[in-house]
Amino acid sequence: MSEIRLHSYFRSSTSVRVRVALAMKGLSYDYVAWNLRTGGHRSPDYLAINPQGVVPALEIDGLILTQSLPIIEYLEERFPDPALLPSDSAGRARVRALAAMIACDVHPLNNLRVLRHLETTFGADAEAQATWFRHWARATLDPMEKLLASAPQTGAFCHGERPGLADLCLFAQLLNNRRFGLLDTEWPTLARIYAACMEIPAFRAARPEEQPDAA
Ligand SMILES: N[C@@H](CCC(=O)N[C@@H](CS)C(=O)NCC(=O)O)C(=O)O
Repeated sequence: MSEIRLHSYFRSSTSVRVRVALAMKGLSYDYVAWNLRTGGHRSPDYLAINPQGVVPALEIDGLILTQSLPIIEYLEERFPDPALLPSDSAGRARVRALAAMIACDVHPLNNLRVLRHLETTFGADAEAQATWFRHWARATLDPMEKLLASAPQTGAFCHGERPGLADLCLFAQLLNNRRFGLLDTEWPTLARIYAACMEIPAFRAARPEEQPDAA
């Protein structure tokens, strides 16, 4: 039995991704909360775990892993059942591309440190920040909707009939979007996949409001 500790913040969508993966794979873990609003992730204690000062970080059997997607890939390799990636190369490339659309092209733009920089350097208030983020979210989620709606590989989930890496990222991002006034109804296929994820206990349990540090 592995000893696992997840460094997390209830509202962090990158932590949501890892929480879903851990739950799907039936792995139990200790939850260590770092409050991003009060700068807990910039404390010397946390920087000693992850010098980048972002969550999540995963400690497993003495190893410290950072970056949500590599953490999930590590879990996938060590605990392959149930699989979060397809068995064929083309399928894996498609799922990783969908995950990257969220993880590389959407999520970084709603990150706390990015929004704070907009405020302190350019004087953007909360509404200006939200308008800015909505623009960039749509720039990726609009084509993602088209891509998913038209591809034969799309099923109940992003790829086929079982949830995987792309669904973890999409689910977490749609949760985040609400804080910026973006409604899932803009993207019917994404909304349908989100609803399918919500049927699964591992996804529901990973939501911010279910975490011990939920405020
Ligand atoms: N690419 C990283 C991003 C990690 C990240 O930026 N996490 C956010 C929370 S979702 C964070 O810690 N933000 C702190 C800050 O912006 O100051 C990953 O996927 O793990």
